[in-house]
Amino acid sequence: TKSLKETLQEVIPAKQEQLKKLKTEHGQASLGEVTVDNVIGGMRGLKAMLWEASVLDPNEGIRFHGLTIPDCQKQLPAAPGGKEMLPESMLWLLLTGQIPSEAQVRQLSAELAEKGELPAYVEKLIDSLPPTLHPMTQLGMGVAALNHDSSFQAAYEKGIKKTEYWTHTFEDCINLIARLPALSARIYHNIYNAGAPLPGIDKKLDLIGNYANMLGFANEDLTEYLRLYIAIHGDHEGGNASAHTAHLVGSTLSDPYLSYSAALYALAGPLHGLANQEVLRWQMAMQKEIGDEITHEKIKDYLWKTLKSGQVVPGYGHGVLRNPDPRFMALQEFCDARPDLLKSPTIQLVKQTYEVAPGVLKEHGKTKNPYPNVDATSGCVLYHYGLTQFKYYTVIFGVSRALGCLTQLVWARALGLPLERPKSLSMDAIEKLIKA
Ligand code: FCX
Repeated sequence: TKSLKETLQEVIPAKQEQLKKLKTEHGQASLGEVTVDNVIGGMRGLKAMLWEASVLDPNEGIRFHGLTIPDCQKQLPAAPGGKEMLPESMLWLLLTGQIPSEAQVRQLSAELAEKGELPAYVEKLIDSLPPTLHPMTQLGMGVAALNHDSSFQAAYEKGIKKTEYWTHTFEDCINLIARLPALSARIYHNIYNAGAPLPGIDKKLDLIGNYANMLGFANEDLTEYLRLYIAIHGDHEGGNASAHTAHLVGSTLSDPYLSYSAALYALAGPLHGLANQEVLRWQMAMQKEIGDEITHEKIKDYLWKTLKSGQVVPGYGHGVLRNPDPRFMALQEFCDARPDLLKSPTIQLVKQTYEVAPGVLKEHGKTKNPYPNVDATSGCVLYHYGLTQFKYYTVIFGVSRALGCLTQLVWARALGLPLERPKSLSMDAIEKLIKA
């Protein structure tokens, strides 16, 4: 069986050729104009970034190398005895554009487990942090500190050829992905479970089997949910704040650890990854206010109360999507297949909110997308399975988003992409340009 690195090595030349051709034959072709709205409106819709692994269609949602989430669910290998695609399988697809065989995925799981232990100084660093420090702050610190052993940084200092950049970047990316479960589980343990035993890496388990184990959850359903969650959150094209941050920082040839640490702090914002924490907080407040007898009318009133107080409805709306998020739909299907989840009041409330919220948001008339994004349900399922500390939820998103961000860092180095440096303008400069 060919390894991930060998497979990647094989696909790189064709991509390099494709880029060269695009540059020489179509370098001056226009992909659209830049409007003043683009410049002052957070660059929404501006086609200005190269990102290989996935493309987001406003109506269909995400496709990974052309495959939809249901395609991936059918084709990507699961764990032994499991049904949900493994994040290792998704990583393989993102990096190579190919579907791995089961044997290749097992080999990758074993490699990740082999590399999964944290260095002692990182354990010491995390253990020294106050449990009151937000878990995302801790995660970003741990990831940044792992750059002590960066292969890219060491090789760059020695002086390597540009064509060798990607192999060192790849090595760092695999090491980082391997270590994220132990790092993230340690943060959970220190904050919420101090005193309980913290298991080490089990070499026989897959990446998320180990993560669930180290978090202290032996529940196979939760492990399967985490595999699905982490696989489908892996990449969402390049313009979202975390992915864009990793790409921008990586473009300075900062190593993958520093690049991804920066990305995590973008993910930690409430308009981005923190939304899954916010959804649960908001849902619990709604549940408390409307009591056990949930009706559409009561949910509607609560939605209006949220909107009239000037807040956003968390878990609804999106910068690009204009339909219900297929990631939301995949997680809902996971719930629909499990009677215990369907009986959960939290999951029921998610379902009923979905029946009412789009209508209310349309009537409110502000958001361009009145439909749920993935955050509308993701945390509620974790809550049901006993992972109730919602301040921690964005960390799980952070374990996942590494797949896409780090894939792109490997591709950026393999394709020799340059330092990112867009042009900014002052309002006076914009006015001058309009008059000219
Ligand atoms: N509830 C109420 N108002 C909303 C709204 C919502 N869920 N979503 C958007 N709006 C408002 C915006 O606040 C904006 O108001 P303004 O004109 O007064 O500033 C207006 O509608 C137009 O916004 P729109 O263009 O539709 O959306 P943006 O691209 O600006 O923002 C996000 C997209 C996701 C930030 C926005 O919809 C939002 O705040 N949603 C709630 C938080 C959330 O769920 N975030 C997770 C997103 C995602 F899945 C992720 O990154 O993880």
